[in-house]
Amino acid sequence: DYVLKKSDQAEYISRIVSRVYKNQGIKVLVVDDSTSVRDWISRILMRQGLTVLQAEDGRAATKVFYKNNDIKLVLTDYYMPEMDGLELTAHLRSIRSMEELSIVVLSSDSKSRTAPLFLKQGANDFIQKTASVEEILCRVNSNLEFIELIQASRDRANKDYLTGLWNRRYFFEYGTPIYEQGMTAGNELCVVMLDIDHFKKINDTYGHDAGDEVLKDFSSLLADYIGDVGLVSRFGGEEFTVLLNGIQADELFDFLEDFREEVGSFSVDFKGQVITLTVSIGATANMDESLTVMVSRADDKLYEAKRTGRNKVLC
Ligand code: GH3
Ligand code: MG
Ligand code: MG
Ligand code: MG
Repeated sequence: DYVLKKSDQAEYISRIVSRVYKNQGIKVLVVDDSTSVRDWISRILMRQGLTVLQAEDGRAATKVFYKNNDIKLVLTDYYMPEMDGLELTAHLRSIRSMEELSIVVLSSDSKSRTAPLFLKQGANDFIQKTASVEEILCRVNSNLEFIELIQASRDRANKDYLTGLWNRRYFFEYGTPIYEQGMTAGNELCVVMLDIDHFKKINDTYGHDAGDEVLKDFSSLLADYIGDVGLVSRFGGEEFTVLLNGIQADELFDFLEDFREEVGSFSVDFKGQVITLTVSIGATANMDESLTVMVSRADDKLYEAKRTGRNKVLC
């Protein structure tokens, strides 16, 4: 038998430990009509740090799935009453892409046509029930890693590296359908542009690293303030854009004015130096054209706020 060298063994163990650590809070759903199989698999998955939910067949699984939209992996049996594993796989794949959900089948069916049948329906993996616990765990973990890699590369493409906010490209990519649906549904959507005042002076006075720190802290403040009511992005440099979905036109000014005041009383501590800042804000609630037009209208208001003295909100 092949045995891992001592040095490789140490690396293998540290990989397992870090996997167990990463698994904390990750939800997986175990689907099997046999209570003993379900409990046995659940136990070994829980030992990997995973949060395990259970269902006794496909029908029950879809119910659990609808209540827990953050399930990352489904480990399902093939033959079950009501809805079998194949139907469940097809159904789940039709509502969740491979980027969001991994489907792993664990079956005692060893016919050569069975595994490809599942893979063609969108399963990520097919494991025989005779497989060792070690093999099951390796496959579950590598399928979870697959989703994480996709998520990480998506974040690299859509998020701003410094602040962690969505970038300008994603703002339009994700914001445009929200805007269009909002138009059709008659929701009130607002677009906001924010620009830190005399930011160049902060860089000149305290240095570029301090400027970066201000951008990061300002971004967190803005993201916390907006919360669930909007899509926040770093548009570029020290400029930020928000698509608000949930603030009425008549409350827009007060909502933004409160944030402007919050920024005014906020300070950044950089290596013992206390840096204060102000922000100018332009916004519009007047929706009759595209998101792009709304952004440029908000930008016009921002420009006016800058021209007429800064540290103010104009809608
Ligand atoms: P105004 O009130 O008119 O907006 O003046 P301002 O100084 O804020 O605007 P200006 O456009 O003249 O300068 C923006 C500065 O932001 C210039 C640029 O070097 C700096 N900047 C852009 N991106 C970054 C960044 O990622 N980090 C740091 N530290 N500075 C940045
Ligand atoms: Mg069964
Ligand atoms: Mg500025
Ligand atoms: Mg600017």
